[in-house]
Amino acid sequence: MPVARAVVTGVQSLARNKVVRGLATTAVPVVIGAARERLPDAYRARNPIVAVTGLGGSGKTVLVHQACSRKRDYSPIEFESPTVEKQAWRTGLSGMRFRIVPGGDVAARRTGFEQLFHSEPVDGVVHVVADGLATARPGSTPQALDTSLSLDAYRALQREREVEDFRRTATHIASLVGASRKPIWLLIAVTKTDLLHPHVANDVVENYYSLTGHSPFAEALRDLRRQVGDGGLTTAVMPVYAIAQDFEFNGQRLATRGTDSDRDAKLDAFRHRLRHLTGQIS
Ligand SMILES: Nc1nc2c(ncn2[C@@H]2O[C@H](COP(=O)(O)OP(=O)(O)OP(=O)(O)O)[C@@H](O)[C@H]2O)c(=O)[nH]1
Ligand SMILES: [Mg+2]
Repeated sequence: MPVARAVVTGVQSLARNKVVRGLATTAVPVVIGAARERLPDAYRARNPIVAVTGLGGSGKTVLVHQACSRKRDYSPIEFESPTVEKQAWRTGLSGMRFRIVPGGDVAARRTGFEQLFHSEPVDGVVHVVADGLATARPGSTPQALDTSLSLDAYRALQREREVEDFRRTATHIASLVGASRKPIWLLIAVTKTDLLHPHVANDVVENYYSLTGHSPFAEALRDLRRQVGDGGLTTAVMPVYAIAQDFEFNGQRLATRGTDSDRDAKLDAFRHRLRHLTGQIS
């Protein structure tokens, strides 16, 4: 008890000391201010913001939904996304915050690019592609209404649209890299691979979508890398799928080869790759 009283008296006399009080009034706000400045940076590093881009119907909303909160019986909404959707996941102290830019001809697409790539730049980009298997949305793609089009012809058209879309997105990515003090990463997520034979899926990833591929898409990717320089942009490409579902176009059907367990493994690999790209794991 006497010891406790001595401590209290000591602290009281220190608090009455003019020099100590002066130091405290200047030092405490400085320390708090510095901590407050660093806090958002540390939080941001542990919870990066990721833009998700890609053609309408390519599978962005479903992929991010399943990566964040996997549901076996998930049935996707049939319509295009009208707004920039926000989704997140958390693992312990770290997480990932997604901002999905709608692919369709909606007002939020332009404002989404403006915000996420220019005024409030993101930390990385997931660009979603589907090897021509973007779902035709009523009213949004003219091909969706052409009942004479075969599935093969539809896929060829969608592959062309996909390259055009990537080239447009690449101009925004180039600005993002130019304005950023740290390297930006770009993950090309080749989704809906449940609809492809595994050999075909690997071939598409390696020879169509990768930097070393032989395709108009690979050309566009190389053009982007040339423009921004190797140091500013890390690129990666991987196969994934988010639901096992048949693809139908004008009465023609492509059967899914997907299973729940394989899909879960693919989604885990997707999450792992993202955590690696954002530096959460090494
Ligand atoms: N087989 C298969 N179908 C998928 C997969 N992911 C999405 N789909 C189908 O593709 C459709 C379109 O997916 P969305 O995620 O809504 O497409 P989106 O890219 O968000 O499109 P917008 O919102 O218009 O930009 C869905 O309604 C599903 O039917 C997948 O991994 N495999
Ligand atoms: Mg969507």
